[in-house]
Amino acid sequence: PARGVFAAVDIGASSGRVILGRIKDGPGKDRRVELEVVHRFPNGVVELDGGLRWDFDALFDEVLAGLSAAATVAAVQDEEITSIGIDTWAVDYGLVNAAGELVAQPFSYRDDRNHAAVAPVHQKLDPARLYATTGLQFLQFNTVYQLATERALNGVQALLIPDLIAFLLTGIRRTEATNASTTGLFDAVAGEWATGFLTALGLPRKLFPPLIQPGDTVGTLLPEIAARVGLPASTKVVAVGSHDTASAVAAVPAQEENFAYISSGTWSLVGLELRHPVLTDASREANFTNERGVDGTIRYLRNMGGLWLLSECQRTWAAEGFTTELTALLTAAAALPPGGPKINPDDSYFIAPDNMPERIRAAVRGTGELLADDPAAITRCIMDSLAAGYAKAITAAERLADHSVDVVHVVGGGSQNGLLCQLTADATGKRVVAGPVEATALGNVLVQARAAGQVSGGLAELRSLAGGSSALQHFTPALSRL
Ligand code: ADP
Ligand code: LRH
Repeated sequence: PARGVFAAVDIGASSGRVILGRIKDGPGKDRRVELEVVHRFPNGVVELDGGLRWDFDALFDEVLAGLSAAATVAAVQDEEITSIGIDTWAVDYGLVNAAGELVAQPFSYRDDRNHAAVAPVHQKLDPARLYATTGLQFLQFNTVYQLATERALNGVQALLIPDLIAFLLTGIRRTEATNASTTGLFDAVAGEWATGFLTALGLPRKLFPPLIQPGDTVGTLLPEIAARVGLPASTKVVAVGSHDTASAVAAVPAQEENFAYISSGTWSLVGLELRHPVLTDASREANFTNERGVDGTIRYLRNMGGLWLLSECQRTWAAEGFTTELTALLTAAAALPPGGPKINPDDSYFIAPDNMPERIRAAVRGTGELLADDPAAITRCIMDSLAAGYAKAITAAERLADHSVDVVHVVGGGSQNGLLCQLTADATGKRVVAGPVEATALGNVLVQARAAGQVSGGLAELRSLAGGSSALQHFTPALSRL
């Protein structure tokens, strides 16, 4: 029979890809995961129908194009696609009516309509009460605030973005649990919907479809989808850590218990893996989140500003005719002396797009310092600010969760940023291990492979496979290098 391989659909805020994952036997008993990118496409927010939205129809077309490419590549190699797993960014959703139609292109969490929704939600549900149950960090774009801006929720269901893709592929409506934990309507201890909160906010009880856990089967492909992408209709869609950060954390190649991670992309997700949530007032005040991970773990982390700050600057500089090549920018920034001005990358002032260089310079002016209007200086300011923010978050997590950290793992696109990794080692005083770049897709594939019986064990086994499958880079803190 043909060998079973796995298709991972992984869409981040800045780009998406469809990847074929294979479990390969290496020399001796070594096994590794081979990832082959078969389709890549850009993503970004668009101005549409009076708001910042995702062009979901275009994204879904890219998913289908990617699955067709995967089917072709697999067939040529006499492989069979055992299952498809989907992960994307969190919190956003599409509204689907009884006929199964998407009623509008989904809003992006960057749309500023959410700001005004916070106070009315907090009038009905005190933030302390919300946190004690959901353990979710306050962010104005958490699903609970976005839903408060909707006018018509009767007769529709809210499908989180990966669940929406899975629904359009299979016709089955489910909510995957790791992503449900980012809604603000999920009980962090019980691992169930916080139905009392739905009622308190006047939301329909069945607004979200029933929960499903990573590793469970959502369904098989609808016949018309199967025909369109060239796969058998028996091909399964399997739930993975459909929150991209959950999949990324599952593939952090940690070999020891005492690790912190930074999932570094558009956002920086900085934190620890725990067995139990931390729901204290101190944790709420420090704005730490308790999101759900694969295998019922807790992702105790802060969602911090990330490389969005840089990619938005690059967009502005490109429009102004400056060079925006990433390696050149980072090399020029690395040549500048340490100790320059810093901003708070978490400030909600940076959430919206447009004119980021000037907003960063204005934020520095607000601290009483000056930042040159120069791409290298601004890039260095972003890197110094992120590294300082990471160090602060890791120290706070160690204290709040009473869990010490020996090593910091950086995964995702930003793990290729050597300057940021070194500054992170220097700021934290800890070893930094960078990679894998495609941790999210790797975590997605590993959970599917385990569901299919090709790999076994818990997260420790998945992590050791992830580590053996990628080249990792090591950074030591400046002082210990002296
Ligand atoms: P997301 O999933 O949020 O879309 P990714 O994990 O794909 O994000 O990471 C994207 C980021 O990775 C970019 O914004 C960029 O700053 C960084 N990046 C990508 N390629 C490189 C590279 N070659 N060197 C340094 N940084 C890189
Ligand atoms: C990263 C991410 C993050 C969320 C944000 C909305 O892609 O999923 O974990 O907080 O996007």
